[in-house]
Amino acid sequence: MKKICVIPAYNEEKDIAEVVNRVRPFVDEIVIVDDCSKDNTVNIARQTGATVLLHPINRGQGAALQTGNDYALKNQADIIVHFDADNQFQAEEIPDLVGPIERGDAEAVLGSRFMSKKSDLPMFKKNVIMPLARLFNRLFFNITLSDPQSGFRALSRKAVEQIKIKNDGMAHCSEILHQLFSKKIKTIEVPITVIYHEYGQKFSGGLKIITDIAIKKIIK
Ligand SMILES: Nc1nc2c(ncn2[C@@H]2O[C@H](COP(=O)(O)OP(=O)(O)OP(=O)(O)O)[C@@H](O)[C@H]2O)c(=O)[nH]1
Ligand SMILES: [Mg+2]
Repeated sequence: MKKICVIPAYNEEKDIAEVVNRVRPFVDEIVIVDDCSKDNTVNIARQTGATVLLHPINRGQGAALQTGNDYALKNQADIIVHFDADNQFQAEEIPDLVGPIERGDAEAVLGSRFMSKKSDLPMFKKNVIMPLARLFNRLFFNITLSDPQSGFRALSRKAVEQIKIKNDGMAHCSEILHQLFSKKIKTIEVPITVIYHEYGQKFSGGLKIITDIAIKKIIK
């Protein structure tokens, strides 16, 4: 089965090469979607030998994932993995997400930071952002998952054909979940380990994701 890993990247010159090297053994092709990075991400990404797609203007992580999904479908991917460029995810865990799809046990496999004891989330994210995200997903979409904000996922070709990410920015996590559940695509969660390298996490970003979802739902 052909596996393509889609990595959205914005100003990731520090980590992108290591991420590609770590991911490479586990997939057939890596596609980096650069979103008009202001640093040297594009040049470094090209040197890794990965496929590099460019957005001429910054459109956000959701739009980059949709660009990557479109590329993967056109290039005969059977399984599409979404992975971050900031070295927080563990490439060695890709087989854990891809395995259930290869075995025909699921069409979508979501990495959960809460099924693993190893993901030491920053306190604010763990105790404020995540409970709020769970509550919003339950209230607005009737979805109950341990980690509704995880960006590490594997999707079958069939699942990606049915998903259209319209939220250009960070609200894509909830949007993907909503589509998976409303289209009754068989979805499971598996434990992943996420390492938080930075001192300052983007708390306001997390809150914005939740308010974006609520506003979009309310004005619909
Ligand atoms: N293409 C694209 N990728 C982006 C953009 N913003 C962030 N990303 C990428 O999306 C991934 C996740 O972004 P992060 O900012 O780390 O989001 P997060 O992991 O939810 O937040 P942290 O916990 O603060 O790391 C990384 O690979 C980023 O490079 C963007 O505007 N465009
Ligand atoms: Mg991150």
